[in-house]
Order: sequence, then C-alpha cells, then structure tokens
Amino acid sequence: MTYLAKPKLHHPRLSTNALGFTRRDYEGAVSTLCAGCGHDSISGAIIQACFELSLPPHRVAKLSGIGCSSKTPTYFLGASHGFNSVHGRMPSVLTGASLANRELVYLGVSGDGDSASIGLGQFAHCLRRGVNMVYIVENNGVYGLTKGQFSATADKGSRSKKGVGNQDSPIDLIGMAILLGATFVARSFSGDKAQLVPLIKAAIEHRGAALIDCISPCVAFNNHPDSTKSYDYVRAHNEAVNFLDVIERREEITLEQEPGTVELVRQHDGSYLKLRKLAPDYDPTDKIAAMTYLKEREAAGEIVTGLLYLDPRSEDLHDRLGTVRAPLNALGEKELCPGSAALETINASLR
Ligand SMILES: Cc1ncc(C[n+]2csc(CCOP(=O)(O)OP(=O)(O)O)c2C)c(N)n1
Ligand code: SF4
Ligand SMILES: [Mg+2]
Repeated sequence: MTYLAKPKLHHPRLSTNALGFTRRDYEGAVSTLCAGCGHDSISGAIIQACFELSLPPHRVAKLSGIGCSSKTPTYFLGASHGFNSVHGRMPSVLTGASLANRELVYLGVSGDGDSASIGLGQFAHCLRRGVNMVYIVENNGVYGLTKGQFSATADKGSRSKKGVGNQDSPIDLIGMAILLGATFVARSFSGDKAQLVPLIKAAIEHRGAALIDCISPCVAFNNHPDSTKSYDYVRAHNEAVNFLDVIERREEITLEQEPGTVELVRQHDGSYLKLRKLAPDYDPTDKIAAMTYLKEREAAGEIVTGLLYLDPRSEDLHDRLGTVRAPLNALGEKELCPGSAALETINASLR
C-alpha cells in the first residue's frame, strides 16, 4: 500500500497529555478518502479519544476488514499495531490477537458491508463471546469502495443516487448487538464529535464487547435527499437520549450537574461513566425497555443516538475462559512445556 506520511512539524505550544504527547502523535498518514467523507471525521474522533485518554500508542491494536471504512486505520494511530484483514474477517483476527495478548486495547474498524453482509456471522460471534474490544461500524448504507451498491443496512424504500429504490428490509446492527449479548452498545453520527469522542473513550474503558454503530455519510454515493444516511437526514432526525463522560479510575468524582439528570454508573474496572440524561425515562441498563424504546422511535422515523445499552457488570472472553494473564509471547519454556506428568493429568481428565 502506498501512503503519504504527514510532516512531523507542529506548533510548539500544542497541548500535551499525561504522557507528554500532542494530538498529532496519534495521527496517521494523509487520508485518501473523498473530501467530506464521514469516515475521516470518525478517524478524527478516535485520535481525539486516544489523546484524551493518554493511551500509549504501542498499547493499541487496530484491525479492519475491506472497504473505505476499513482503510481508515492507516489514517490514525500511526505508531500503533495494525492489521488490515480480509473482507468481513476482522472479528476473528481480532479475537485471535486478543486471546494471544490481552494487554492491548483492541480497536476493530469495519463498514456496514463488511459487518452486515459478508461478515455478519463473524460480527455476531465476537459480540456474543464478549471479546474485549471497541468495534466501530462506519455505517453509510452503501458499499462505498465498490461504487455505491445498497448495503444490508440501507433503509427499505431509500433511493440510490440514480433513483433506484431499495426493496429489502435493513439489518439493525444495534438491535442485533443487544440481543446477541454485547455489553456496551451505542449509536452515533460522524458529524457529532461532541457525542462521539466520549462514547469512544467510554467504550475503550469498558471491559467486554463494545459496539459503536456510527452513521457516516458517503458523500460520493449516498448523501442525496432520498438517502436516510445523508448528513441532512441524520441531522433532522437525530434524537440523542443521553450524553456521556468518562471518569477514569485515577480521577476524583465530582457531580456538579442537577441531580436527577445525571447518573454515575460504576464499571467493572472501577471507572465511572457519567451519564447526562436527555430523555429522563431512558434507562440504558434495562435491555427490554431499551429495545422497546428504540423500536418505537424508529417507527416514528427518528434515529436514536447515545449510549443505548450498558451492562456495568460485564465480563469478557478472558474471564469466561480463565486464560493466563501474561501475553502468550511472554511465556517461557517452563509454562509452555510443563512436562509429561502434567500432560498425563490432562489426558486422564479427558478419559
Ligand atoms: C471476498 C470479497 N468479496 C467482495 C469484495 C469486494 N468489496 C470490497 S469492499 C466491499 C464493500 C465495502 O462496503 P463497506 O464495508 O460498507 O465499506 P465502505 O466502503 O462503504 O466504507 C466489497 C463488496 C472483496 N474485496 N472481497
Ligand atoms: S466512496 Fe464514499 S465511503 Fe468511500 S471515501 Fe468516498 S465518500 Fe467515503
Ligand atoms: Mg459502507
């Protein structure tokens, strides 16, 4: 792959995070996507979130499939680990990497074609298994890279750029993720950085399978007035149910907003999510109520965004399997080859 590196120079007074890095240290190569593509805004939000969390870049692994969306890891976190896999196969590669080394933050980036068509099976299984990851679907309702065919998330009745109507029912990745057992499920919009950045930070802090379905308009093929994934349509129908902030483990907890509209949710690892409720009746920890609310608002033509479902007591695949804490490449011969007596014990237990 050829790509253009950004010049290293930056303003000497750029603010730095706890590690002494500037936001620029989290950037990648120059994007080759169309100017105005929603995917570039999501890359910007990922950069901002990792900078604000002071993540050491070498502690992050970014994985993707195939599509314009799956190209984007080249454009952020240039100093992190990266693997651009096969179409629809990002989840299994990510699962394997996570099992081999649980010490990294895993960021899976995919498209609606990559995840809802060819990769739907992989999408389902990594969520139900509770792989510890942030899975971002950059959802534009089309196959952008292959020139604008309807994807499986395109709304029934929405029209292509050439006026062709979509006849098929859409796959609702949010509803599927909640039913499958994902423990952090959010929807956002690439044009709403104020909502998206804290959601990404919260998803990184969450232990377990975190999905962010992010509507991300394709300006080349699906940003016309008949598209329900266009900038204008999403802005006109966006209903945010809450606004999120992350309180990291080391920070003091203060609550300055009015009680009743702000809720602190303690996560498994001791971090807190500060949830400012915009729809006071919406409880993201109530799975059934969340599903009902989402379907009701969907029927009224609204696109509900925010943190839609959260299981604060979540566990991940490692908890379930009882895997060793150390990365596999850090294990010595003694751990990897415990001797014939240990092998005999295992064999005996299987007889
Ligand atoms: C096995 C296989 N089948 C089909 C393709 C062709 N192909 C490349 S990208 C793509 C769809 C990408 O759509 P999406 O995941 O929504 O990404 P976008 O470009 O819209 O961001 C397809 C069908 C492929 N690369 N590999
Ligand atoms: S074709 Fe669409 S999805 Fe691909 S880079 Fe252009 S605007 Fe983005
Ligand atoms: Mg797409």
